[in-house]
Amino acid sequence: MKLFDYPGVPNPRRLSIFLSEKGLDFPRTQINLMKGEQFAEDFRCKSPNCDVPVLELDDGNCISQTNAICRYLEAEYPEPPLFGRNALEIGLVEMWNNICFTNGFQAVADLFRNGSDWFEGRALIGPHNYDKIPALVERGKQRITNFYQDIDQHLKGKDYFVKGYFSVADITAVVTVDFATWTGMTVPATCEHLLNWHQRVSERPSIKANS
Ligand SMILES: N[C@@H](CCC(=O)N[C@@H](CS)C(=O)NCC(=O)O)C(=O)O
Repeated sequence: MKLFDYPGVPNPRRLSIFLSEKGLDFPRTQINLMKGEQFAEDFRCKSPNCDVPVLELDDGNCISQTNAICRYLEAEYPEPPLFGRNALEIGLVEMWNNICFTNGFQAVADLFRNGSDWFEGRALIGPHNYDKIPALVERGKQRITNFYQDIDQHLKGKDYFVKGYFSVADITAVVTVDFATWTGMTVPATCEHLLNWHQRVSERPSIKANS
């Protein structure tokens, strides 16, 4: 298997942490996003949404979208399970992974892309060009502030998003919190449960190795 990624950016980082937790690694090819290599015809055949990461299987099949790749790897390499160990955990992991991605990660992406000159005409990832919407900058900040308060309350009395069990929901959340610092948004001191959780997960070897 082969991995197409670009070091340091958030979604490949989510996958790299997941791989480290599983004890997996694959040969990597860099797709230089700064040079627009994600739009090259030969890469588009592997990644219809022109984004990284992409996992190319030995039979030539390609899977893009971080969650889809993680799902595939969980099925192929079940140990240690990162999507839940029983029906309840599977449901709770899916729930918190979705909340963290939708309310957290996408809010940061809105703020980041709509607030930067670099993304002129490229406000959304993918094969089509979209103009920036300046109002999404302020809305992004509000959403991130609310997201921090919401997950701070959820994490009260818990070590991880699903109590007693580190999962992909924690991976999505830690990458989101770190990604937000690119926009100048940090966790406020009042969110002590969130700050404690962030410190705890940041000590994990998988996260230290991919920081
Ligand atoms: N929904 C995709 C998003 C992947 C994504 O946003 N990748 C970024 C890097 S973090 C990318 O490839 N950006 C290409 C671009 O900006 O054109 C996933 O979950 O993997």
